[in-house]
Amino acid sequence: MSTLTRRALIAGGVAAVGGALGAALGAAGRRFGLIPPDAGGIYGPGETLAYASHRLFGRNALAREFPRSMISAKPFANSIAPPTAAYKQHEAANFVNWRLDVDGHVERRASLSLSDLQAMERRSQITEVTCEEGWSYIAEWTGTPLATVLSSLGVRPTAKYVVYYSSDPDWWESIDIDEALHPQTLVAWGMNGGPLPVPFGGPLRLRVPRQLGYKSVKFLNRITVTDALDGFGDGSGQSSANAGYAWYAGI
Ligand SMILES: Nc1nc2c(c(=O)[nH]1)N[C@H]1C(S)=C(S)[C@@H](COP(=O)(O)O)O[C@H]1N2
Ligand SMILES: [Mo]
Repeated sequence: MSTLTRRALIAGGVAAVGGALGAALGAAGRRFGLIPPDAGGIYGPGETLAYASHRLFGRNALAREFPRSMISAKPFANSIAPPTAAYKQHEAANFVNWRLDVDGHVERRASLSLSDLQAMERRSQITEVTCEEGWSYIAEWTGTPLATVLSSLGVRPTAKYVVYYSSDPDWWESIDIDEALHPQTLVAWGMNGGPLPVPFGGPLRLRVPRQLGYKSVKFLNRITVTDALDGFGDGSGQSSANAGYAWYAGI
C-alpha cells in the first residue's frame, strides 16, 4: 500500500470517527438540552459552544448586580411603544385591563393583572441592559420572579422552553426552562423605584439579565410553556424580527 493510500485511509477513518462522534454528541446534546434550537443557523458552532458550556458549568450563575450608586442617570430606551389601537387603549386606562396570559405545559392556565402579579413575591435587582449594538445602561428592576409565577401554576415535567410575547405582534422570544426558573429572571413591572415607563416596556417586561437586551421583551402579554419550539414560527425560537440574532445570547 502506498503512503498516499494509507494516509487517505487514515484520514477517511478519522473523518468517519469524527463524524460518528459528532453525531453521537449531537444526539446526547439534544437529549440533555445543550443544543440551541437555531444551531443550524449562522451562529451555529459558536452559539452551541457557549450554550452547552453555560448549561454544563454555569446553570446557576448570577448576572452581575450593581450598587445603587451605579444606576445610569440617563438610561437609553431603544424602542417605542407598539402604535396599535389596543395598546393605546390600555395606556389611556393606566393598564388596569392589561393581562399576562400564561398557558401551555402548566397545571392551571391563568390570566394575571398587574395587581395579581404585584400581590405575589417581589424582587428588585440592579442589573445592566446590554444591546448587541454596543451600548448599555444600569437600572433597578422590580418585579415578580418568573419562577414564582410559573410555580404558582404548577410547571409540568415536560416543560422545556418558555415562549413569551409582546403586544407588539412582530416581537416574541423564548428561553429554556433553566433561564425561566432562574431567580433573576423577572416579570418586571417597576423600574428605578416607580412603575415601568412605557419606553422601557411598560407595563410589563420580561427581564432576562443573563442574556443580551433583545431577550428582554417589552410590553409582555403572554407566556406559553412548551416541550419543543417546533411549531412556533420557523422553529428557531424567535420572531422573524429577531432572525438576525442568536437565540442564545448569554453574557
Ligand atoms: N417589544 C419589544 N421588546 C424589545 C425590543 C423591541 O423592539 N420591541 N427591542 C429589544 C432590544 S434589541 C433591546 S437591546 C432592548 C432595549 O432595551 P431598552 O429600550 O430598555 O434600552 O429591548 C429589547 N426588547
Ligand atoms: Mo438590542
